[in-house]
Formats: sequence, structure tokens, C-alpha cells
Amino acid sequence: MESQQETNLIFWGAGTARTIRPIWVAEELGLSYQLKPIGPRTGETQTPEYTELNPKQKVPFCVDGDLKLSETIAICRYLINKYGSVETLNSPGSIEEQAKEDEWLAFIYGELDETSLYVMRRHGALSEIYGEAPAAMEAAEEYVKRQLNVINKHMQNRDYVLNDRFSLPDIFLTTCLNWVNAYEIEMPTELENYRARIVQRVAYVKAEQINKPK
Ligand SMILES: N[C@@H](CCC(=O)N[C@@H](CS)C(=O)NCC(=O)O)C(=O)O
Repeated sequence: MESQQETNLIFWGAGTARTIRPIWVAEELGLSYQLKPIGPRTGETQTPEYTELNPKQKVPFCVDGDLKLSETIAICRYLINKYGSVETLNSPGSIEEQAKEDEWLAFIYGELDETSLYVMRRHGALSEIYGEAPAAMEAAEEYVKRQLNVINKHMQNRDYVLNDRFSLPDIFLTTCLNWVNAYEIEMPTELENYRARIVQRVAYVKAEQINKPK
């Protein structure tokens, strides 16, 4: 049996393309953690206890001893900086490598996740809350395709986003590509092949099961 690194980590949140990210990182790192699988818009993020912990009333959220963290990028980055190793996932080795990792993370999270896929979610499946906006939906889908073309060009002849080693931007990209897939948005074949390869990772398969909504 594989040995697990003991921690006092607690993650809140399950069931979304964002909540899977810290779980996936923890699985890649072989960490022990406790999951409180609360879901968005279930009322569970609005209880006084949870609001005290995370005034944003959002998931995912992470507690490690005295440290309380929201924001998927910050949580995943912290886990790797604190618990990563060369055998699992580790922090970039130089300021320049860190800069390239940040560049891709910012692009994938900012342009694909927040600016377009989440806009489609808000005005699609969540339109009862955020309102119908067909023009925004159409524009966001076109925007997704534009960003996918940029990534596709970068990924030619590469196994991973950075330096031929699996790293945090791959976790963000794959979870966004899963989202693109679920929305049946046309994806370049090479990106679909990349996604299909990455989701076979043992840590991903485990995380995907664990992240399933209650
Ligand atoms: N920027 C945040 C976004 C978190 C976020 O919006 N989470 C959604 C679920 S994917 C949520 O909790 N929504 C609940 C709500 O808006 O009430 C992050 O990256 O963690």
C-alpha cells in the first residue's frame, strides 16, 4: 500500500470543476486530508459557521492548522510549496520558471475559467440566479474557442504545458478542458488527446471519484 503524508488538512467543497483542483493536487502529493463535501448554492456555504470561516461563501476552501485559504490557485500553490517534492509535484526551480508557470496559470484561470466558461455557466445552467444573456453566452463561447487556439498552438509537440513535466497549469488546463467537453464546445483534436491522456493519471481518477457531488 502506498504511504500517505500525514497532515491536518481540511478541504471544503465538492462537485465542481474548481473543487476538484485541490483534491487532485493532494492526491498527486499523496497527502492525507479530510473533505467536507459541501456544495455551492445548497445553503451549506451560507451557514454562520462557514461564513465565519470564509466570508466569500464560496468553495473550495482549505484549512491547514492556523492557515485558512480560499481561491483555487492559492490553495493549490500552497499545497505544492509546502508538501511537494521532485518525486511528486514541486515548485518551480527559478524565478523565471515561476514566471512562466504564473503566466499560464493566469491565462488559463483568467481567460478560460473566469472570463468565458464561468460566464457560460452563470448565464446558462445558473440563469435563474444570474439572468438570461444569450449575447453574452454566444460571445463567451467564441472567446473560449479563441483561447483554445492559443493553447493548442503552444501545446504542439509538447506533453505538458511547461517544460515537459506535469505541473499546476496542467491541472488547471485539464479541468477547464473537461468543462469545454461538457459544454460540447469544439476542441482541437490535439487538445482533446492531451485531455484524454491526462485524465488517466491515477491521482486524477481518484480525485474525480472523491469530488463527486454528494
Ligand atoms: N475565484 C474562486 C471562485 C470560487 C467559486 O466561485 N466557487 C463557486 C463554485 S465553483 C461557488 O462557491 N459558488 C457559490 C456561490 O456563488 O454562491 C476560486 O478560484 O476558488
